[in-house]
Amino acid sequence: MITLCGTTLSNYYNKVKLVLLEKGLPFREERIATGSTDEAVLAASPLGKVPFIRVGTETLCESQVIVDYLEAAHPKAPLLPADPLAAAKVRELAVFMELYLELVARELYAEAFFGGKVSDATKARVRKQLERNLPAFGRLARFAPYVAGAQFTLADASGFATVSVVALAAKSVFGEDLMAAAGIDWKAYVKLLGARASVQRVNAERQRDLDAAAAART
Ligand SMILES: N[C@@H](CCC(=O)N[C@@H](CS)C(=O)NCC(=O)O)C(=O)O
Repeated sequence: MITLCGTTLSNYYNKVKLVLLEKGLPFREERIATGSTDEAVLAASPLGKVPFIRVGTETLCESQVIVDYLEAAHPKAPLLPADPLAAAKVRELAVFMELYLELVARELYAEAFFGGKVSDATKARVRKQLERNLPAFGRLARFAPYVAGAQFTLADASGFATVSVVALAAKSVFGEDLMAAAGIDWKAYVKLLGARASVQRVNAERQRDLDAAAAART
């Protein structure tokens, strides 16, 4: 049995959870907060980042590595095309979204979602990068209707973890929908993903934990 470790408040955790659900793999969840200094957590994820998984006596961190492992170890209900080049095109999109959208926009999250403040210099730098990277993503993505083409793939697990959070962070901080301005109909894509039972479950369990965290604060 696979154990998924982390928190439903993490978009990377939810990316892996979505893949587990889409592939119909049995798993359990172990709640681990970010920034843990627990030796057992650091042994599995040396920066204390989530998610990581436990498989037997082994552990794996980094969401893309985890979903690639799941795909290789459990080829049923495939989320990558059989053709190696087509599979690499799917992974190209996943890597692109993480490096050039999520990691860039992440610098805005403190202000966009957590009531913090981001410096004007950071905002200007992030905006410049997003104004370059979003149209580039628009060139690479297919949205036909899934991000890599006609089938739901691993790239959509990355899309689920990336597209709305990046669009909403930019909108919140800059007051403009930079993703739509780059010609990406991200709301239609999010709606398409939202029709899937797997996505509905991931979102519902995230909301459940958000509500519990809010209740605990009052
Ligand atoms: N590249 C990592 C990113 C994971 C990541 O940044 N997770 C966040 C939560 S969404 C985290 O653990 N942040 C705490 C930290 O960076 O110390 C992956 O794909 O798993």
